[in-house]
Amino acid sequence: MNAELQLSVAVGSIHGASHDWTREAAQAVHDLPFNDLLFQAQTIHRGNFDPNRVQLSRLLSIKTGGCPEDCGYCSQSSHHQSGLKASKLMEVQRVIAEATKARDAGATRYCMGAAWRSPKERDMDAVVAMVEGVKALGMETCMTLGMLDLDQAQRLKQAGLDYYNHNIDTSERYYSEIISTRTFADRLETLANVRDSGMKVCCGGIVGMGEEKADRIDMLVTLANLPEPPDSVPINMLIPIEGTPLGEADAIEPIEFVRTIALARIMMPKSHVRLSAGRTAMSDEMQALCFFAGANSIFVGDTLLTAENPGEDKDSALFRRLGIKPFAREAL
Ligand code: SAM
Ligand code: DTB
Ligand code: SF4
Repeated sequence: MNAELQLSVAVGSIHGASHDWTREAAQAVHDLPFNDLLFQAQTIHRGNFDPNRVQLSRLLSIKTGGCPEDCGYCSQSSHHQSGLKASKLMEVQRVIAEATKARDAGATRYCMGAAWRSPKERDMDAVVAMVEGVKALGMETCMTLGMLDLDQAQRLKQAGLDYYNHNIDTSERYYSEIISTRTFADRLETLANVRDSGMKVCCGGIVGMGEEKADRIDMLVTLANLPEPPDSVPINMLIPIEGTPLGEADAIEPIEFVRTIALARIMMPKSHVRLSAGRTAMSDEMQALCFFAGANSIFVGDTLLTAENPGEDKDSALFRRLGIKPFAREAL
């Protein structure tokens, strides 16, 4: 399919998504004059969502640091000297207390992350109890615990887990430059197990890791062409962490970042595109452009897993200035 045709299919995807994006077509859309790109992205966004509503998710690190994986961007890898103190798995009651605070502050989804390669059998009961407890608060539940086999995915689904976050992070080509302890194919296998269990998939990546434009485009082509596009697509801007291999990486140029968001919106019209990590380094104007380009979800609260995030006051002030409202819980 050529780019023009592909774009018209995407615009028409108000009625149904296209799963056969080629790299050439995606690149042609990415490279449109900026105003044309944003116009197309906003048109598609309006056809599928209320353009003035943004979904709020809250993160909690339920097990921090000491991770055996060597992801080059991550503060929690035991391969790097980020100075982070490792901790044990959090108590179930504490997780539920934190989730209650997040719900009362307006978050509709609670995402619990653990610095694991994959969950151990001995941790599964506690993790299941966390899902059940948070679910009982009336929130959507999400977890990110590393690789899952089908049995683990099915047990989490059974406990009431709505979403599983597992990012492909970058293109298949660039993956081994960033992580050596697992492969791109391992990531796709877990995504298939999550999908087969019936849970919703949250899958995206990081930009600003020294990758090329082609890597960002290929990452989005992989995501859009999954058997089902992910329900949520987090686009993280690298937070450079001192002591990690990417601690000195150059920041991505803001217009390039906005193009990535717009392309994600056009290629995955019905997915929530989350403006994820890195917002503390973005101006209000850059965030406003990202919302115009189709981002409609953020993480709220003053920490992500280990790194900083704009606090509630800053986000409410920005939302007021932009006339943006959070998704209401009843709309879930
Ligand atoms: N250990 C699990 C895993 O890797 O699947 C879950 C936690 S991991 C921290 C979740 C995601 O956070 C990563 O896949 C990556 O996309 C993102 N992330 C981690 N560190 C980051 C950083 N410094 N800047 C931006 N995104 C980051
Ligand atoms: C995702 O894509 N971004 C979130 C969530 N999924 C788990 C994590 C961002 C982590 C940022 C770095 C930190 O807090 O350590
Ligand atoms: Fe571990 Fe996840 Fe960090 Fe990689 S991104 S080092 S798997 S916590």
